[in-house]
Amino acid sequence: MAKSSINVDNYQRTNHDKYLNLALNLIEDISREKNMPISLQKGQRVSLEKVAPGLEAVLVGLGWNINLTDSGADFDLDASVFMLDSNDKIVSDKHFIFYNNPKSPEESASVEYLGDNRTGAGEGDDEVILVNLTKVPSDVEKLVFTVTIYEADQRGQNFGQVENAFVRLVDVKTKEEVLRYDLAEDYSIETALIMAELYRKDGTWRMSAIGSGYQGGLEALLNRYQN
Ligand SMILES: [Ca+2]
Ligand SMILES: [Ca+2]
Repeated sequence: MAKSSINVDNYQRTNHDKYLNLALNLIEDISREKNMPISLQKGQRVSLEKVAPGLEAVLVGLGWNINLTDSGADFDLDASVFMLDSNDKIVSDKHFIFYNNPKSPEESASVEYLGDNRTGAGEGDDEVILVNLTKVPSDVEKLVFTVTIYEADQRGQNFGQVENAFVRLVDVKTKEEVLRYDLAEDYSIETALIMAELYRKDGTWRMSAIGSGYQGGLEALLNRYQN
């Protein structure tokens, strides 16, 4: 598969911002009726069936804050999802969900990136991905949720300037936050983070808190997961 087939350089900002705002409003409502979510530690794995039986659609909210000390340069973090087969490779280029390919290719998309936040300002989710677990094609074994810094090298940016990163799962039906992972580690030179994975085991979905940082930004992750 030619690596050039996925265009990450040309930032064709899709106009999904209105959906993102809808999702953020929904999540704001959800936060007000807070339940007691389960917090994961790095490396921890949990069965979704155990914490939220019958879970179907989830909003995967990812958040971060930028700790800018100088320069007025834009600092733009982007969430992405890699839909992997049993060999830990993306099923096809269309199974890499990001700002230039916001929906997975099935007729009713099982994974959808709801919009690009460009500042990370404020508390709560900065970017949100909608996942319908019941519609994920059977050849997809794992969903990898990542956050990368757009044009990190050109702008001299890294995760040392990012704080309070988290990923959480919200049940669309009950509006309850079911799982949450607050990254506790201090990153420094990394420009890509694997936040969490949802994966199949014994016919059910599990979540794993990863929290691993990499250099090389989105390209490095693509090289890792592309065939
Ligand atoms: Ca962004
Ligand atoms: Ca934020």
